[in-house]
Amino acid sequence: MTRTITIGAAQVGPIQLADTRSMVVERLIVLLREGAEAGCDLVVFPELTLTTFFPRWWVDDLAEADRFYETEMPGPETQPLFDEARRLGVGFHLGYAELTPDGHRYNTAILVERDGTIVGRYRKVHLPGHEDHEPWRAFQHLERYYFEAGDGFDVHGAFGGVVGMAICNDRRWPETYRVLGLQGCELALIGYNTPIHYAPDPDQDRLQGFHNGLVLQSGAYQNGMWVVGVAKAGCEEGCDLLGESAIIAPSGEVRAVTATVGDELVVATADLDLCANFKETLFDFDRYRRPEVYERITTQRGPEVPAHVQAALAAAENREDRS
Ligand code: ING
Repeated sequence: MTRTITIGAAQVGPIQLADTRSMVVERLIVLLREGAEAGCDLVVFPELTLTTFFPRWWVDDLAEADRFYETEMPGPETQPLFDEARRLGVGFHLGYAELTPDGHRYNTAILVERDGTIVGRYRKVHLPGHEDHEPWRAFQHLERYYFEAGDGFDVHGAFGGVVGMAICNDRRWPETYRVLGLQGCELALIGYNTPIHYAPDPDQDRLQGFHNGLVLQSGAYQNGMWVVGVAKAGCEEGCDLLGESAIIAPSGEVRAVTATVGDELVVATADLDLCANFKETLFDFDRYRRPEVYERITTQRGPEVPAHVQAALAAAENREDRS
């Protein structure tokens, strides 16, 4: 019997500072109902789906940002989403800012099965941006100030398959998909909030959509897994966020993509058994991978140019200087 799961990528348009959680949850419920109508088993919401992307601002005291975090999940304002999902028999993935009882802050996502139970929680591993206020920027990207890093990538048995989660910047690092792939992941769910403008290198602004597709599609293909990338999109407090939410097949092909930068649901039915077409041939990890030559990947953080290469380049440069 083929294992299929009908997935809704529920892109969420801009959330402004004045928008309350209840207003946002109402929008999420509309998308959830649309997904149920379309026969979805699972609806995937973006990163930090309940508030505006608050790391775009500096606050002197972290406590001033407490209002952007959830101290319980579900809480009073998110319970209606859980209730409606259970009533509809649709599971969902939700990204939000987590403040734990002992004061730890994470960029978190959860996986909720069709009976309303939380079957998985993930805390973002790769935190992009900067730690300190950098007034030269048009807007900040202070995830390294507002969040602690998570401690790894897990998979969960849900919706009839092996499901993993990652968040936003994680999708740019091949290690993310490989660690999930080495656990047999068949479906990776990845919410994102990606500003179009990248202050350290504005030449990349025009490439945001291309890079988004590049990393989602390569991650899917190189690990034989379905990948669902879902944006919080549009102009939030004057900051344009990328849309282009997509559902990617293990072949790397785009099966569905959004056309707007607002609230928009796109749907595709994923045949999880399609993963085997890649995991058992080209990307048969156990047969073809060579961990014994990959040691640098787990022992080095930054690049190290071998001394003999540095010497050869210096010698060549000296020769050029003398000629
Ligand atoms: N956002 C961005 C991302 O990785 C970023 C960070 C912004 C990277 C712009 C490059 C350009 O998509 C988050 N939230 O990680």
